[in-house]
Amino acid sequence: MTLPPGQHAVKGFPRFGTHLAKPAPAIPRDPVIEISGAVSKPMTIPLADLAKLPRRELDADFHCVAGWSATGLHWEGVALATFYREVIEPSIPAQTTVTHLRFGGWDDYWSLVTIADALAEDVLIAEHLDGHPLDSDHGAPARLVSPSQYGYISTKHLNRIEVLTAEPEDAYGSASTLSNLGLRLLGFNRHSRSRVWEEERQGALPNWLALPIYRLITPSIAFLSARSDSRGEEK
Ligand SMILES: Nc1nc2c(c(=O)[nH]1)N[C@H]1C(S)=C(S)[C@@H](COP(=O)(O)O)O[C@H]1N2
Ligand SMILES: [Mo]
Repeated sequence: MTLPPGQHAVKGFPRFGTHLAKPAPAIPRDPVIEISGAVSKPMTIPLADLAKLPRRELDADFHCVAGWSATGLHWEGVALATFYREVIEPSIPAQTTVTHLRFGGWDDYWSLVTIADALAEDVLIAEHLDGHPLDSDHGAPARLVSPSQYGYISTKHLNRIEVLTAEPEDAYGSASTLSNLGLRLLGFNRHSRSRVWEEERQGALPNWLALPIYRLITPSIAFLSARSDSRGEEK
């Protein structure tokens, strides 16, 4: 098994993130994905509509920028490129050049992705992991999964996609600083592509400096993020 440079395999699949000890966000009974930005008008797409699109399955490892990798995960959902072409693109006015998509979660987490990376063949809106509906640890009811990029791109509890025509100055848009200090700390000096095989961990910090810092803080993040209902140990 080959892992990207600087990564080590862990057992299972830990719950991890800037949410730290916060419980998973409450999800409405009929969840939706809001589409906004450079579309002719904002749209509210019931998550249930995903069932109308072709299913996509994907076997992939999952790499956190802090250095751990969960291996051999099996995802199922809809290819983001399919969702984009079928649902979003028809509402984008002609002459509009989309440069980025921004993915928001019910917990007000955000990730920013170039349009080329977002439409890559291995990017999914996933609803199932290893044959089960996503649990709250791993992003219920649906999450982005972009296995070729560091894990922080893969927004859990997905509820918003913003269509952007320029790289925004603030990658985290409407996320309030207070509720999302962790996100801002993590994203400080973020890399604009975050590709794992190129080891694009940080915008300016070199990896030899970034990795030891991540190693130092990872155990506390993992401890705080761990939840009693985690499926991590079952695998
Ligand atoms: N909504 C939301 N998505 C998120 C996060 C988060 O805190 N909230 N953390 C990110 C980070 S840093 C990682 S490594 C992965 C972890 O996914 P997991 O908890 O399923 O292992 O989710 C990413 N997506
Ligand atoms: Mo991460």
